[in-house]
Amino acid sequence: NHNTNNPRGALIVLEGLDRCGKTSQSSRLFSYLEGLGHSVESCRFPDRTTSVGQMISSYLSNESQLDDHTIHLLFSANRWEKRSLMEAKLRSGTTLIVDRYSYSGVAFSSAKGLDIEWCKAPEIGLLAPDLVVYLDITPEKAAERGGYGAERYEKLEFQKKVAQSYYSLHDASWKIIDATLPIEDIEKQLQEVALDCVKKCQKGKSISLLWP
Ligand code: Z5A
Repeated sequence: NHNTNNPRGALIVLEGLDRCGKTSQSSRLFSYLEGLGHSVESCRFPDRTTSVGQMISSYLSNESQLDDHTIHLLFSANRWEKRSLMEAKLRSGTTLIVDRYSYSGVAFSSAKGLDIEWCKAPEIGLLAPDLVVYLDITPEKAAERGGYGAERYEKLEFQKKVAQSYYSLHDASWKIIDATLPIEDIEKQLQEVALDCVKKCQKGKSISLLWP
């Protein structure tokens, strides 16, 4: 029972390799948009707080083993369980800044060798982002940043494959930002594209679904 005359919020997704700076930039962008008076919320996938998210979390920390297809579907399910809430928020005028989304799902699973079309299938019907920002860094440079932790995918050889998967997945609509620039420079570029996107959504750009 939302007011259909309300301008809607934008769905802004940040993607990139581990350590590329998504978390830092997502909180900076949040403060910027909030400071301008926009209604904004941020979230991340995986959302480890749900029961599906807890299964994902224990897999990532090597506390459990799962078949590659199974974990892929759990990551997707973790997005599906947030879908209706996300749509309601967008329609009520709240902009969402999302740290990782379906592109991570496809990039990481296809890097293991799963068929890319199979990987994309369970994402069909999820909300399509209004903006995808890819924070671009080489796996080698990313590895130098404070080093990887102990999680399953935090290994240089695997991150190289993920980088290739992202490359084959991206399209001309993605905004690619050099993630090796100083944090403030990335922040500025991000502010510009994000604000532009928020305005387009306010002006009536309609919500679309994956994969457009
Ligand atoms: N995964 C999947 O397989 N399928 C899916 O569907 C989804 C995810 C959604 C967990 O994700 C894993 O799940 C992830 C993908 C997979 N595995 N990997 N790899 P996660 O979200 O929990 O973890 P993450 O995204 O990989 O990690 P992160 O550690 O939170 O990294 P980050 O957010 O990109 O970076 P950061 O914390 O903002 O910055 C990292 C460090 O770099 C930090 O010390 C910063 O101070 C520094 N930094 C940041 N920016 C700069 C610049 N510009 N210059 C220099 N230093 C910087």
